[in-house]
Amino acid sequence: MPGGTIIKALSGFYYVKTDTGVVRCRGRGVFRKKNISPLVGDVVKFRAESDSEGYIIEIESRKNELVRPPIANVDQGILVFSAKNPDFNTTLLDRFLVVIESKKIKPVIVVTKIDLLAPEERERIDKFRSIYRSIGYETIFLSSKTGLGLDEVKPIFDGNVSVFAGQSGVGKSTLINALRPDLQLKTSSISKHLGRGKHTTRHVELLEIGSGFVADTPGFSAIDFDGIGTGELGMYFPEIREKMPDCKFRNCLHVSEPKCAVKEAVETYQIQSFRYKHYLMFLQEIQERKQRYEK
Ligand SMILES: Nc1nc2c(ncn2[C@@H]2O[C@H](COP(=O)(O)OP(=O)(O)OP(=O)(O)O)[C@@H](O)[C@H]2O)c(=O)[nH]1
Ligand SMILES: [Mg+2]
Ligand SMILES: [Zn+2]
Repeated sequence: MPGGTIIKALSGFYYVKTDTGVVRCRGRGVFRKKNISPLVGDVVKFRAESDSEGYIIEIESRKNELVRPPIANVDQGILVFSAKNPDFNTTLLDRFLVVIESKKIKPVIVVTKIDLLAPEERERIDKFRSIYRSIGYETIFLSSKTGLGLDEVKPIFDGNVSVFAGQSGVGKSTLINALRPDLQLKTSSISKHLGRGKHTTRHVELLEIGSGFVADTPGFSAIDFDGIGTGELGMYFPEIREKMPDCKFRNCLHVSEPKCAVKEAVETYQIQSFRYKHYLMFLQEIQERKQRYEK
């Protein structure tokens, strides 16, 4: 039976990418009865009705499943931030990193619009690159305008299903256009973005880049820590995770407990104070949320 990956869902049809092309399929009633509906990213088998049409017969079990955006089998989250316009924001970056780590998806950090930086601004951004790299995150600088970094970013798509996450206007669609000029995705100038505060890109579709797929969705735009407990937050900061086993108390939250290895690492500059500050900020947010629910 032929098979492939669903790359688009639209008006009741699923577009399945096979080795030879794209087949427009219907889902079968049987899925609706079982309460499963095919998702973009699903690997499926279908019965061909013609060269271009078919019926989905089987959905392979999913490795994972995101709700916003609705995509199955995501390997990688590409966190897109602009160096400027909008300004590089480590609080938001750390939020994305925590959420994506908690979903066991591999994060990659991409910083766009490097061409807009004056030399002294560049220095500050370079510092962040070495910090995030030292934590263990792959971090790529690029400019879709000048082409800087495009050769470096291209291979990260190969063999993976990636999802973009990032604020409106950081240049996600522009980056895909730079890698696949034939797609001509719609982009908007930043002033329009700020005015509307909405994403230009809306529907979910997997686009081929090299031997991989990427979903150009606003994705993860509503970032909260649903389902993350206070005790596990530290696990989603790799450099905190590394120190946690050395804390005196097993249930240490690294706030004001004695003999806390995490706080010691902050004091000796092994952990960046801004990262620790964000940890405390997120911890408080989770604690406040918990209280709200328990009332
Ligand atoms: N100077 C410069 N401008 C860029 C770069 N990348 C994108 N832009 C500009 O930034 C603006 C926003 O780009 P988009 O690609 O529409 O942003 P987006 O992330 O897809 O936004 P949404 O679809 O709303 O989520 C456009 O005016 C682009 O021309 C870059 O590397 N350098
Ligand atoms: Mg876009
Ligand atoms: Zn501790």
